[in-house]
Amino acid sequence: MMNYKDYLSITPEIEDAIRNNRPVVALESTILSHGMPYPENLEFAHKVEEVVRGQGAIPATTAVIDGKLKVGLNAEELEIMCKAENIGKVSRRDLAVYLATGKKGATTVSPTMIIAALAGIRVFATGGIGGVHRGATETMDISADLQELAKTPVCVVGAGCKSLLDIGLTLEYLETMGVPVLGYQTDDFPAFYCRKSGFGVDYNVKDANEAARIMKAKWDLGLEGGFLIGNPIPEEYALDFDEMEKIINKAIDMCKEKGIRGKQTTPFLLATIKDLSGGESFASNLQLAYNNAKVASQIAVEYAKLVEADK
Ligand code: PSU
Ligand code: MN
Repeated sequence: MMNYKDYLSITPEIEDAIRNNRPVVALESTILSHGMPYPENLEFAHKVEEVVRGQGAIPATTAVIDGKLKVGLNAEELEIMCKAENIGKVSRRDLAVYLATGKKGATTVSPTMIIAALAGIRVFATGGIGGVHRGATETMDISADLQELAKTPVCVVGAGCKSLLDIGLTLEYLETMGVPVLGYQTDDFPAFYCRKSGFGVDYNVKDANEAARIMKAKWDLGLEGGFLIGNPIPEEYALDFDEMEKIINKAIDMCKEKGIRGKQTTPFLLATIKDLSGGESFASNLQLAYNNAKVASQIAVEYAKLVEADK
């Protein structure tokens, strides 16, 4: 009888690491296929994996290819995801369709969490998460990422979320769903390009070891769901909040004018913000993602130590 393991395709290196409780960090592929242009995304895809290795962890980029949940992509598969020809954007609801039909898909935050949890990976680095869109009281556009954080036991390290979302409502939603929102060495929930959003976090985590201890306590209790760790962009790459706000407002207006809805909304907004803000925001985007990979790796290293000591 088939079970979930028959759908997983894990590289031998990652499989060995998971079996021996060595630190592994999951990475998503939507940021590659639908978040960055080619070939800059390919350089990023390799470099972010190097950042993880530099901290003593093993990178596991995920995707859905040929009916398999891929955990770890080889150079050829990374190239396919980055060229993004006929690559869908996969959310939780799309997973089964893609698996059964063999369609190729890039994983957003929700399926990356699902795949990580199935494989036994507890830490995941991304850029920023999806959330409650502005105007959601009318559109009901709320990313599946938020429900996933409530259900699936993975710690997601991201630079908060872009203010194209309603950050206040996003945090309210996470509170209702019981998702701990931690700041990494900050009291402020970050707004992607900016270190502060005007909203606070539940708790300011002082280092990777403390984050790992908090994770272990939650999962020792058997509480379902994960964590969101807001890791602010390094100071030198942070952009001006008001400047970004103007660009984001313009992108939202364009989205409305064009009548774009559903799963196209976020990719459209991301691409438009990038076009309107030029190269500067892209450089910041790369740097915050590297920084998230670094912190996620440090947390994965500490978490593996705690689990080892508890054996
Ligand atoms: N926000 C970003 N960059 C991204 C995404 C969100 O700043 O790349 C991607 C992530 O993969 C996230 C997804 O999981 O968009 C959310 O899409 P939606 O809003 O359609 O749920
Ligand atoms: Mn949506």
